[in-house]
Amino acid sequence: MDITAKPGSPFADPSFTIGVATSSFQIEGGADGREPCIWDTFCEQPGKIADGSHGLHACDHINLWKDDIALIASLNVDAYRFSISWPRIIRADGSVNQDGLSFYIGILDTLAQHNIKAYVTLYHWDLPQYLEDKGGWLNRETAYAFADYVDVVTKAFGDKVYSYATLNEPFCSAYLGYEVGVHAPGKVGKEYGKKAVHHLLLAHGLGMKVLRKNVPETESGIVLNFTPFYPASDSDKDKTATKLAHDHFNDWYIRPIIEGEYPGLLDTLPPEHCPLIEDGDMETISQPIDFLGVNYYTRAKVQDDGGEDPKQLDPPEECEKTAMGWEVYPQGLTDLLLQLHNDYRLPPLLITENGLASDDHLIDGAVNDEQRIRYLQTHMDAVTEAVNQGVNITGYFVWSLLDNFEWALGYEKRFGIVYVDYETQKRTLKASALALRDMLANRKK
Ligand code: GCO
Repeated sequence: MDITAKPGSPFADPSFTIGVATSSFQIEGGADGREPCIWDTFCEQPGKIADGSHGLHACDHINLWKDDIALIASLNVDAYRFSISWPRIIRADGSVNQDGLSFYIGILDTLAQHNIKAYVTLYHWDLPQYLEDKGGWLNRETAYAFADYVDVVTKAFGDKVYSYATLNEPFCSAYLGYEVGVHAPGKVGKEYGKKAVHHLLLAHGLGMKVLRKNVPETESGIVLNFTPFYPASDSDKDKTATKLAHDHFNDWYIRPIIEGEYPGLLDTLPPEHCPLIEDGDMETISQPIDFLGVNYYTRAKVQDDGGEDPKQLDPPEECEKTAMGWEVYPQGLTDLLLQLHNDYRLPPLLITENGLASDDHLIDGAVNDEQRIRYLQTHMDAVTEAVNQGVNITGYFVWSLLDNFEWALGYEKRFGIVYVDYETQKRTLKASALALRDMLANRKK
């Protein structure tokens, strides 16, 4: 099976960036060379990770990074999106871990040798535990600590980085980590979520200021995840519930960044759920960005079931689902991109994550992940459709390069286009990786 870049589509245009993505905690291992992070602590708590696993070794990328970059280069991609582990850079006593910086500088230099652009995420959820001990994202000081860390990183990396994202998916850090508690640090309470968001967004804004000062030539922005919501029926109640879900889970993150304000919903929240917004915060949060990263996996239907919160329905039996149980719905990506385009004055968009977990097996040295190939093709077509309808999109990244530590679901969910045997750490290109490689080889001709 092939993946094709249809003639005239952005995917056939060599100036459209196509890449693969990973994150530090999910692949690196090498926990002994850094400070503990909130995910180490979370993994130690019984029952938090589905398969009882942890990130101490993961894909052993800390040792295998040269091979992994050779693998990336063999795929003919333009770019590699990866994240920096904050606890590998700044020690608990505030000193800088030069070995940590050298590790990433090695990666950046090797990518440059292969002519692969480095898209660096500065925070992909692995908060140093010593900061969580002081309140983590519920403590405003964490935002200032982030800016100090960004200063260290950007001074050390200089012009080696093509693009910086301050944060990856603050929704997951705040809502999953501090409100429903299924992600680290596992705090539960409605009084926490929106406060954590505010400090995360403040960290983004303060980080942007440092990026503008230290690396003004580098394109800088943020990566958000979105779920397009659809009413379960035509009833007004379901439509209202759908709008509420959108406000809580999508608009709450993009509106402050683009418009400098939270959704009007803020005024209706109980005061104890509201963040403390200081003078100047919204200006800091909403300074211009060069790109907005959009992560898309699936959609959700929403129902008003009479409860306090809008209910997100499980996908119906008959629809195609991924190994995560998520509906395969490429139209949702087109709809989302058009909705964002219509609702906001946006910088160029970048699809920074798209992909799926599938039930992959290594048989006779091969992994025939047909579902992934179909998923990638239909979602690339969905991006093309949005571009054809006028949305400015400059690139697309597959999540993920490697099978890796899928957070609370451990190693059982395989998102990679490359299969990882965790016993031997052997990598095997799945059929989807071969298809992507061939598509990109044709484009380069
Ligand atoms: C994300 C996460 C990834 C996940 C992926 C699949 O940004 O959502 O970056 O770390 O692995 O989304 O759930």
